[in-house]
Amino acid sequence: MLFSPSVIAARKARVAKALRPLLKDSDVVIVHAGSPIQKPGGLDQTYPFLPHPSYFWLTGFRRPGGISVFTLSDGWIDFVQPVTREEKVWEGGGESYPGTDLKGFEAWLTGRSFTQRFILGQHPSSLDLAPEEDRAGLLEAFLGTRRVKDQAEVDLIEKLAAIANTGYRRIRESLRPGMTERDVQIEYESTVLRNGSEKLPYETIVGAGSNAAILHAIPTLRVIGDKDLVLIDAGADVQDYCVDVTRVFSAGGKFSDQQTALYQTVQRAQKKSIALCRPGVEWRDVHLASARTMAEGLKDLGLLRCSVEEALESEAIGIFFPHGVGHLVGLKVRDTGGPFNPHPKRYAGARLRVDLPLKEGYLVTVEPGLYFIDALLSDDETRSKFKDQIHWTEIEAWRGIGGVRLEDDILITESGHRNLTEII
Ligand SMILES: [Mn+2]
Repeated sequence: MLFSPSVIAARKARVAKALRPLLKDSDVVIVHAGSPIQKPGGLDQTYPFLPHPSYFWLTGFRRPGGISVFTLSDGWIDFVQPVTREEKVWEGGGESYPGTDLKGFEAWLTGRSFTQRFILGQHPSSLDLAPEEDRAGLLEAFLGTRRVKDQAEVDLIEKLAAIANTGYRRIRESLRPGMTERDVQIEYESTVLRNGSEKLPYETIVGAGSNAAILHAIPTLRVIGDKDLVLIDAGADVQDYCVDVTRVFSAGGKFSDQQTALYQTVQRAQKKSIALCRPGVEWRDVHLASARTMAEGLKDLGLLRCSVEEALESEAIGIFFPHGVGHLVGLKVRDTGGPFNPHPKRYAGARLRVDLPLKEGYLVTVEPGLYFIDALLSDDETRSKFKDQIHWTEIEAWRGIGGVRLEDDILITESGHRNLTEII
């Protein structure tokens, strides 16, 4: 088990405290691990099983089928699937997790005649349950608790940062013109896997030259030139915990003046945004600090015709910085920010996945970026919409440079923040 029994007990106590005021005696909260998903046409093959993050966080268990329930009178009960002889033969599966045999779950549930069942983990596919009740308040109470990282999680994230660092160091040592983006990916991934990463938390992004402007660039066989900058967005993962980091290198060992200007502008933005991170600060303000700093940079470089203020209000900055400044991270690359922002508002041209005030214990990525994206810069509609804001003739000299993004994982602390990926 990745987490000790005392860490798990403390998490269950924290969630219980958050749920109690919202529950009646006749309510039950059910958290499912989920079941393996069959591959289409794959006969007995399934995708690698990943437990629902809420279930894994709560129990530390990674076996399919498990169910954790909470009632006011019983507290938490874990129903677990014992390891079968078949599994021992085929998978070498070891010990079962402690708990009540899953076989007893349905009888327990019907025997208690609950009036409301709230499902907070994975939705079960095989169990015959009543339609879920309105669970928004409970879900927020649970995920709001989970969003605050405990010390064991912070320690693990720092360990993952050290693993990712071995991959980035390997890139620094091995990167040469003539390699392909795919070579860079292989150097990075083989190094972090050798150093303890169990898998990659997301598809590794490697973009050389103009490909660095593709936000989710899939590494290709493109040969890296000596004048190319190379953007790498890659992490490390242990049991779905991860770091999410982006760095930019020069293939030839030296940035051009333009590349330097771009890099330094993004670096200034990242520093400003990180400096703002502390409890009580609205996430949108962390985003707007980056947007403003980068608009100032573009203005200084002669790429804007309008004021910095107008670049933000007209959303012209969003042509160069089209994404949010970051997201919650930790247990999976998108941690618990999503469900509470189903219709994200736009701020300076970007939709924010998270629109919350920061609290102590939150872990967020701060990842401003500036890009020269062909699909936007060549678009007639964009060009006419922003004809008064963007210096289109000046832009031509920047086409093909790609983009720069710098990303670190920032823990919100009582007095401010701590950069958990700073060593990279
Ligand atoms: Mn990210």
